[in-house]
Amino acid sequence: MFESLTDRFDQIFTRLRSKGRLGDAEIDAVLREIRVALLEADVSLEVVRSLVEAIRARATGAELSKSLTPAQQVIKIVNEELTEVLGGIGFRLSYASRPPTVVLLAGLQGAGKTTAAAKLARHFKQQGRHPLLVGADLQRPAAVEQLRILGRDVGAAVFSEPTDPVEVARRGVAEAVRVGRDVVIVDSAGRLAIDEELMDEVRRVADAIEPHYTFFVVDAMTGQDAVRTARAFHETLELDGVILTKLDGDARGGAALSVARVVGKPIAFVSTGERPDDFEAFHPDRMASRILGMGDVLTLIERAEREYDQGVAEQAVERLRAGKFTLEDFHDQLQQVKRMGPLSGIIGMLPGLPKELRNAEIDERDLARVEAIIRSMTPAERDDPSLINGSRRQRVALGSGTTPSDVNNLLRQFKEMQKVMRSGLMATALGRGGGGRRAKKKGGRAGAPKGARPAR
Ligand SMILES: Nc1nc2c(ncn2[C@@H]2O[C@H](COP(=O)(O)OP(=O)(O)O)[C@@H](O)[C@H]2O)c(=O)[nH]1
Ligand SMILES: [Mg+2]
Repeated sequence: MFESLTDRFDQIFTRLRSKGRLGDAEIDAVLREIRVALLEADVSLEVVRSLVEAIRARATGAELSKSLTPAQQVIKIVNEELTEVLGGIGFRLSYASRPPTVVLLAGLQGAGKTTAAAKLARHFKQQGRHPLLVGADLQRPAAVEQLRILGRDVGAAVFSEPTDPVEVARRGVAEAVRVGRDVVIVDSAGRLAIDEELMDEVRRVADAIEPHYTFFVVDAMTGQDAVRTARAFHETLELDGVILTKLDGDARGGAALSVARVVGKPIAFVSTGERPDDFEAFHPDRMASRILGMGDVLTLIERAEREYDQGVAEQAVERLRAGKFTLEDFHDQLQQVKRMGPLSGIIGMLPGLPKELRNAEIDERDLARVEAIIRSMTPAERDDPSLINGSRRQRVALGSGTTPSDVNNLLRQFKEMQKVMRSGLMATALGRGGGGRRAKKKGGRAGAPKGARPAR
C-alpha cells in the first residue's frame, strides 16, 4: 500500500545520490521533497512536520560518518526517523505472570475488530497458548455469531451470553480462569462514529476487566479519519498498541504513518486481508525500510518458514539432487509459493529491485494457467513430458482452457529449467542452504503442519 511513497523516495534518493556534497541548500531541497511526498501520501500534517524537523536537525548537525556518503547518511537518518514514527522498537507482548493475559479490542464499527480477534487467537495459538474469545459486542445480534464462526475457523473457543457487555466481559475472564485458558481476547462493540455512549461502554468494559493490553483497531483506508478516531480513543482508554487493518486496500498509507505517533503507542499488528493468516506482527524498522525501497527480507523469510511445508521442500531438494524434478514437483512448489500470499506482495519485500520490476503488474492468472495445464496432464505425462505429442497437447490445452502453444511454452520453459538443474548448480545451492538442513535443526520434523514453527 505504500507503493507511491516508495516511488517518491526512490526518486528523491536517486537525485540525492548524484550529488557529491550536501550543503544547506541541497538538504533544504531534499526536505521539501520529502515533505511533499509525505503529505501526498496522506500523512497528517503534524506528523510530517515533526518528522521533517527531526531529519533536518540530524542532517544539518554534526552527525557525520566517514564510512557513508552524504546521500547514504541522509537515507540512514530518514530510515531511522521513519522507524521512530512507526513506533520505534515496536511492540512486544509479554504474557501475564498470572494468566490469563487479557486483551481488549476497541474501535469503530467495521474497523475489523471481530476479524482481528480471531486472527489474534490464531496468532496466540501458534505461540502455544490457549486463547478464549469473548463476544462482548451485543449491539448487533449477528456480531456474536460472526465471532463464533471465525472462532471455529481458527479453532478457538468463544464465550458470550445475551446479558450486557460489561457482564459478558467479566464473566468471560472468569470462564477463562475456570477452564484454564491463558489468553482472553475481548471483542467489543463499535459504532459508525464516535459517540459518548460507545466510549462510555468500552470504558466500563475496560474498567471491569482491567486488560493487560488494549488495542485500538483501525481501518487504514479511512485516511485522516483514522487519525481523528485514534485521538478520541486515546483520550478515553489507556491504549497499548494499534492494530491496523485493511492494509491490502489501495489507500495511500499515510494514516498508517500517523496513527502510532498520535496515540504514542506502536503499531502492534497489521491485517492485510480477510483470510485468518493475513495478519502479522508489525516491525517499524522493517516497514520503514520497505517504504524506503530497501526491502523487507526478514518478513519474507519468516513467512516462508511459516507457510512452507518442510516435507514438501525437502522432497523437492532430494529430487533436484537426483535430477528427477518433474512437472509434478514443480506443481507442488507453485502451491507452496502461493501460500505465501499474492506475488505482488512478495515482490515488494525484495530489496534493491528496480522500480519497473517492483511495480510490474504481476498477473496471478499466469500462474493459474500454468497450474491448470499441469493439472490437465496425466501422471505419466507429468513424469515424462516427452510423451506429449500433438494429440495429447490438444487434449491438455482443451482440459486447461488454454491453447496448444501455451502448453508448448510451458514445456519448453520447464525443459530449460531442468537443464539448469541437471547442471547441478541449483541442486548444490539448495542442498547447502536450503530446507534440508534447516529442518534437521528443528529436530527433523519433516512434514510438520503449517504454522508449527516454535513460538517466537
Ligand atoms: N480486505 C480486508 N478486509 C478486512 C480486513 N479486516 C477485516 N476486513 C473485513 O472488514 C469487514 C468488517 O470487519 P469486522 O471484523 O466485522 O469489523 P468490526 O465491526 O470492527 O468487528 C468484514 O467484512 C471483514 O471481513 C483486512 O485486513 N482486509
Ligand atoms: Mg465486530
